[in-house]
Amino acid sequence: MKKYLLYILMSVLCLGAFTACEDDTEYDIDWPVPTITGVSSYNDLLSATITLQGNFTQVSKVYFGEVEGKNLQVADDQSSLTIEVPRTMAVDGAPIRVTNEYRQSFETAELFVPIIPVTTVSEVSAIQTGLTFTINGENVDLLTEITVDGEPTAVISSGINTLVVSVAGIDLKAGSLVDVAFKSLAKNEIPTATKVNVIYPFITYEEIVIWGFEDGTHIYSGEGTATVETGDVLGITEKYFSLRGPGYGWDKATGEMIATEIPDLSSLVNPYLTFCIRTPEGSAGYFQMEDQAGNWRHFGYGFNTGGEWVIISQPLEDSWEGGDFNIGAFMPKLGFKAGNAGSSQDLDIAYVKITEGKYDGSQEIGDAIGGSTKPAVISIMDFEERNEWPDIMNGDNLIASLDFRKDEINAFVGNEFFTYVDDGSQGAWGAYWGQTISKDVKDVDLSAFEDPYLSFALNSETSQYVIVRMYQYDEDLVMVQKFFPNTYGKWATFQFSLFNTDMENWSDGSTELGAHYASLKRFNPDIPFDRIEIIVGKNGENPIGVSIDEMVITEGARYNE
Ligand SMILES: [Ca+2]
Ligand SMILES: [Ca+2]
Repeated sequence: MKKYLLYILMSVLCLGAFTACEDDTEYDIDWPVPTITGVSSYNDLLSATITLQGNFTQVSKVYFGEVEGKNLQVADDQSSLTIEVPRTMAVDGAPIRVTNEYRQSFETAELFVPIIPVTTVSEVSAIQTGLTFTINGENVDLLTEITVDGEPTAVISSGINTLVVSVAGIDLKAGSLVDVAFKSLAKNEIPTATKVNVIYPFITYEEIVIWGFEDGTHIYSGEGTATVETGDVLGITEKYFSLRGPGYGWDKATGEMIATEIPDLSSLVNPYLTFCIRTPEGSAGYFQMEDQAGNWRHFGYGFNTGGEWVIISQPLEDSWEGGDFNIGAFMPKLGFKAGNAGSSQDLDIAYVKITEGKYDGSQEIGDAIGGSTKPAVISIMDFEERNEWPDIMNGDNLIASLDFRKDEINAFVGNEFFTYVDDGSQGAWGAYWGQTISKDVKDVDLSAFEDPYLSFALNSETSQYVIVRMYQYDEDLVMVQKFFPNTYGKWATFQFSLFNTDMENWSDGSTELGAHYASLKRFNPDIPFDRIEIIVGKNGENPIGVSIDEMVITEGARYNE
């Protein structure tokens, strides 16, 4: 028989009839002690369900070392149980310990050594600068290291099939391409995700309603008549809190509305305190916003909206008085002050909420907002839509296609790229003038860009001659950039500033207007391009053979020079 100290029982007894209980007296009592007599396996996968045999009377927890197992099921006769191996247990193994409600436990001498499943990554989302990206796959929660161009990242939320990863603090440029590399607990090889797009942050509109009154109730207490009414609020029929109370000629608190829990604002990037109020024509009202921690902020000396609904939306963290404001502990309260309101305290409040950014009444939950309105990348030719890029013939000869070199090289980005080959028709420095590829870009708005760059990737075995021809002013202004690549069978990138690069002018100068255009060296940044075209020719006597992919426009250079 074992002896057990009875601290809990002692303290209970001390509250009752016993007065002399200073001693840690030892009592002989038979507490039920669990035992483990069998384990279905000491070596199984994380998340596997294993079965234990033994005495599991009142057993409430099963641990693998220090980590609790999941989904404990004890059989009715309490002689067996099933338990799921926790995914965060020590990889080197740990004893299995069962614990009952009497705090008695039994531990195996043998260690349970988990089998670590391999991790696979099936998808890496575009990366929002300063924010996050998502990794999908199998056992991605067992990734031990995720780097973006070599920089370590932090996991924000973790599931077996999905991880959300933060890139806060990593200097990334929207429009660029980065590599995401992985290490896993199973130490299995995971291919690096290459050329992942970096995009501008994409924030969706969200709001956390503190008081909306839509259930027809309010928690105001204080002077005056308080009701919830239904009516038109800035074009939407909704419920609103309505207070009609007496005013006082001095700073008197007459009522309050007190929240009972801290709203979870963690999902908001840029929280704004937003409310919609109305005071009746010829009347006024007032409240101040308070944090029950002791801070307050006020809004002038009383509201007087002349009978109109007004939205007030201000950064949540600004303008607090009474000490430092802690957004994580913000417990809202409205303090109604009839003194500031003058001779009446008449207020209608449609809602008080915390919004993602400044709210103007038009945003709806899920709307894309914030970040930047300009795209990270404008695709000109990525060749992914096969029907957009038919084969090109020169007479009877097939000279350009999405299907050439497919066995030889992979696309630079995506699955598709376009290749020109030689049909022997061209002499030295000849070109396929009638077999160009081009994209109408009249609808591409570059006004948001400060210095847009055009970039593309080429892949050739020998020296080539590639011309990018661009048009403005209904194709009267024609200028080109020439390239003479030899990329030795690898993809290489090329880029130039569309507006800050001197061009070779190919305009037709035979008319007066044409002659004017023919004198220009730069494109006009204030008007759209008509078209961007690629012409492939022979570099001297070298045979034509060049693949093209991923012609895009980005803010600034896409690739490090
Ligand atoms: Ca409302
Ligand atoms: Ca492509």
